[in-house]
Amino acid sequence: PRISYHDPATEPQPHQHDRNVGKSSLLLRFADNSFSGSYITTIGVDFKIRTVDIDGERVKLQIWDTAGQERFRTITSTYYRNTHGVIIVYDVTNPESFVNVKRWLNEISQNCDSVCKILVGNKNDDPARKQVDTQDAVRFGESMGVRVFETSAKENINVEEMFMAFTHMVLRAKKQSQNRAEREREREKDTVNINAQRDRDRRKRGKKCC
Ligand SMILES: Nc1nc2c(ncn2[C@@H]2O[C@H](COP(=O)(O)OP(=O)(O)OP(=O)(O)O)[C@@H](O)[C@H]2O)c(=O)[nH]1
Ligand SMILES: [Mg+2]
Repeated sequence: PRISYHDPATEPQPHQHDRNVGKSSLLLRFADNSFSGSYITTIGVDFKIRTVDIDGERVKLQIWDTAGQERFRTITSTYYRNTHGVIIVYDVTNPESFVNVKRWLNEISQNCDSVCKILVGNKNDDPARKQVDTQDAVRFGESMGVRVFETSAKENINVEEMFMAFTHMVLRAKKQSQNRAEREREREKDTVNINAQRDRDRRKRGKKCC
């Protein structure tokens, strides 16, 4: 049986514009190169995998698609952990969905401050319906330190470019943090060596360590 979870009467207001922005459609376009005009809301979370070639290296992307509906927030918020990057999607034809972006950015930085983030304005395929100005979005992105892309899952505009640019960003950040961790380990190794040497000297002299 088909169960409808949508109940506008009980739907809390603040997040009602987070659904229907085209998150699943972007993922479907990127992973399967397809698009469906009908709207099937995501229940909880879903994911797809696509392997891409980055500078001759095979990179397997596991992309989680979260539900925009408020009632699934407790499920979706647990997916921040162990995540390398977050794509925040708004709908360029729906200004309220753009207003909510700030809330999402704050929530993400509270949960994981080192994660890469980008803003994506989707449904950018009909100038007559566009309500979020590109310049406003870019200015806002600059103030928050995040890059902005405008896409259309429907017309396949900028989707591949956005996912690939973001993958580059995520990989760069991951490598930088691996290098940092490596340098930290090296430093710790040096420290242990110095102490170990000092302890051996002390023991030789018959002194107690510490
Ligand atoms: N014109 C246009 N319509 C789109 C585009 N992307 C998605 N849609 C339509 O917008 C509706 C919602 O798309 P979804 O991808 O299901 O939206 P969602 O953000 O995953 O929604 P939830 O899972 O409920 O959070 C569907 O009817 C899509 O066909 C786009 O780029 N342009
Ligand atoms: Mg969805």
